[in-house]
Amino acid sequence: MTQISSHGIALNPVDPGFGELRDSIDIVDDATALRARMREDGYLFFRGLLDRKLVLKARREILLKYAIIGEIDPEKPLLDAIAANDTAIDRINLRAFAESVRSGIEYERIVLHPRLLGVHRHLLGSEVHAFDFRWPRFVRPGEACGFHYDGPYMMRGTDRIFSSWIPLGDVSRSEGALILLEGSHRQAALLKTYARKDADRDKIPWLGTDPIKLQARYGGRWLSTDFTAGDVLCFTMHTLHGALDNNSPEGRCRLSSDTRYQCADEPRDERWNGASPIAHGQDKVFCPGLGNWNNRDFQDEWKRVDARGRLVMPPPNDEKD
Ligand SMILES: O=C(O)CCC(=O)C(=O)O
Repeated sequence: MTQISSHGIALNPVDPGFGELRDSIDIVDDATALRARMREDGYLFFRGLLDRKLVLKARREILLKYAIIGEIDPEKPLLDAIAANDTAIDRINLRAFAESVRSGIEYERIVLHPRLLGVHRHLLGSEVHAFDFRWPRFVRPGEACGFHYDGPYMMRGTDRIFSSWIPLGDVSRSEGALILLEGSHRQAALLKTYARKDADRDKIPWLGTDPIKLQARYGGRWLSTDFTAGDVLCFTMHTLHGALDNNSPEGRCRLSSDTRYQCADEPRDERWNGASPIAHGQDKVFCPGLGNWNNRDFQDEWKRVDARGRLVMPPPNDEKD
């Protein structure tokens, strides 16, 4: 069986410290039940909320772009997204590339899908604004994402926001699925301190990269599943989450998306909204992976580019928490 791990720390999904996400597709049309469950669990997982074929169209649209820059093995089927060794990512206009991935029409159909907006309308009880910025993620074998709350990165406008993590293809646990810590949205120690930070002003790194240490400190089981195209996982700004390592034995890259939704008439975080969101600074481009810096200066996910939009790689650093 393929190893399941996060940041190199082996995890055993049949251990009592791990569990399966609860499926809420049976209550998807019941606003009261959805709100109650979100309050209780800190997340809502929907198996098959979206049409698989539509999700695969978005997958194809994005993978074609990664194939153009040499990230995907041209001798294997495109949709398998097998990593290649001859990437040109350091020789392209990364700013333009990232913008082209983010703004594809098939991807937009997923981010603004009526069923997804409907869930958020139920949760928020009002018309919904999808953040203008979007986070499509291409995760190479060996890569993962550190553990964090989304709040410090998203809440300059309002705290009534939900994130949706959407696998753009099948993403098993061993291929880098998202995991979240049960009950972490009620964790007083985190709510009093970490939850109140602003990631840019306070310059915070990941809360941690060791799932075992975090679990020992905060309790709760780590929850995940083997995701399939069409599934959606929504969670609060205060649900501790991160990713499993992509240990694909075939070298498959993981493709997924994260997007945020809030009430249409509430103030918006200027980092991610408006015609040109300020993000984490105009000299940085969303480009996850390529190394581990414990997300200091957002480097695990955001890369500096020069005036031509070319990648300026930060010096290597395997710093962990
Ligand atoms: O997909 C990942 O690896 C991380 C996603 C994430 O942090 C999020 O959806 O907020």
